[in-house]
Amino acid sequence: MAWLSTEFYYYKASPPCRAVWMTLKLLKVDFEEKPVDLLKAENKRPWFIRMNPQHTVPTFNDQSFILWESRAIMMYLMNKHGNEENQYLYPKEPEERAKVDRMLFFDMGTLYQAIKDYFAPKLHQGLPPDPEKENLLKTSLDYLDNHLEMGGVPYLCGERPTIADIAVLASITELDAMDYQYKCYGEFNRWVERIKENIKVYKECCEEGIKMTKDHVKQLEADMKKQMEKERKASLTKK
Ligand SMILES: N[C@@H](CCC(=O)N[C@@H](CS)C(=O)NCC(=O)O)C(=O)O
Repeated sequence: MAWLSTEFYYYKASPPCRAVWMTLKLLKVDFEEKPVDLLKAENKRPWFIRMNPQHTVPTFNDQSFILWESRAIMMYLMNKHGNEENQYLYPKEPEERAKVDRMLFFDMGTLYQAIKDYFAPKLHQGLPPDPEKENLLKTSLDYLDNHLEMGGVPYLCGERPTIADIAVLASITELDAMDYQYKCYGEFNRWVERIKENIKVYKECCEEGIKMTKDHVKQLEADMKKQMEKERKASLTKK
């Protein structure tokens, strides 16, 4: 019988990959790391597209069951590996679980989307973020700040962290990579400090990827500066 492995295809600089990676580590799943370099377009190679036609990371191959979409992978991991010790990360009781699901969908559809849209020019071209898109990001952070203040509990869905805290934390790591300040959102900022401190795998799964994005942006900004200088000189010689 063929030996079937459990493989995690990921790129360290990708926030959704960091969310799944932290979940895998917290659940102590045995898996093989399969780095995919997006800058070298490894995700566009035929073997990868055969596995995931959407060519996104994270992609998870659990003994030939292939799954992508970070939050779906996190839910699957909990459904498969949840036990008495870790079930608090994704409670089974319908109302408690619904609160976690709501926050996961908010993270994916609103918060992370706002982060991606605002920073797209910086991340892809080395240009300043799009000021017209900042409002949605501020609204999302404001909402989280109020949610935590009104809830009066240390984590997004209660007394203990859940996979929703992990997903939101992973999204927030992109703000760290972009040097975006969020200290003005007091409760939210305290939550970020608390979750980073209490999710022991945070450093291992996030810090290198944050640095990769910072370095990538620095390089793009330097290239953009050179390009603009070149264009400025060219326009002066034309006059
Ligand atoms: N909603 C997806 C987003 C995945 C995604 O867009 N990943 C990016 C890296 S952060 C990617 O793979 N981009 C390459 C591509 O789309 O070709 C998830 O949460 O897994």
